[in-house]
Amino acid sequence: MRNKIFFASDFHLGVLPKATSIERELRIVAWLDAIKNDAAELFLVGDIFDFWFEYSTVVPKGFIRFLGKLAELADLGVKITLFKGNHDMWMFGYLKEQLNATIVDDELILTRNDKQFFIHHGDGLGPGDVKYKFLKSFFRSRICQWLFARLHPNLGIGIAQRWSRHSRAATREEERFLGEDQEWLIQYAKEELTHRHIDYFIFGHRHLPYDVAIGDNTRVVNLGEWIYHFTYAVWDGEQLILNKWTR
Ligand SMILES: [Mn+2]
Repeated sequence: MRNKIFFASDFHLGVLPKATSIERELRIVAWLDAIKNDAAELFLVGDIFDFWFEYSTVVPKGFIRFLGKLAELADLGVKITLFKGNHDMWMFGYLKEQLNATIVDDELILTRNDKQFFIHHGDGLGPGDVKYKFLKSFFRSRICQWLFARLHPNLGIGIAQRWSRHSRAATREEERFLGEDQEWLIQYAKEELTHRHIDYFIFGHRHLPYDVAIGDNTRVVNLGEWIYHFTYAVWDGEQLILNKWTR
């Protein structure tokens, strides 16, 4: 029965070293293969690629097993939604065309079985981080994208990869739960609850899986990542569960 909704984020495909990247890709492919007959919808909530840019005629090399498996799911009728993360904000029309996917810029609010889901990668939300919020609006601007596309891909993607070497995914910095009052996505969710009712907030970006109840009917679920944790969430129409893929 194709009646489940799956959520995962922060695969950071392509992050160095290359050897573990292919290993992780195969693990993701195995997971996608395991869910392909149950999934009605698949939400990939950002930073799926450690770097992504679409030139008008060229896309980055690699990820062929992953993209092939996504194509298989799409052809089987799984509805795929891709969120832009801070590492792969430059997804435009290619995956939309190839996978019949929906590309989401920021948040997506949806109702399933009378439950309200608020889904967002998680970057640039909550208090503080003014510098990042500024950078995000710059990187997402047309002028920035136009300028970047003028660089030869060897140079542009080379610069991005050099940058990424310092990212959390590459340096394998382990994240720790800071407590409800210090976790900015939980703070953001609490603030959002004052405007509207949400049953499930679903985020990535934090690289730390958690499932925290706020109030009587609301949970904040962070999807973790696929470097250490290999975690995903599944909704069967009644329950939302945060799981670990162990195979
Ligand atoms: Mn991120």
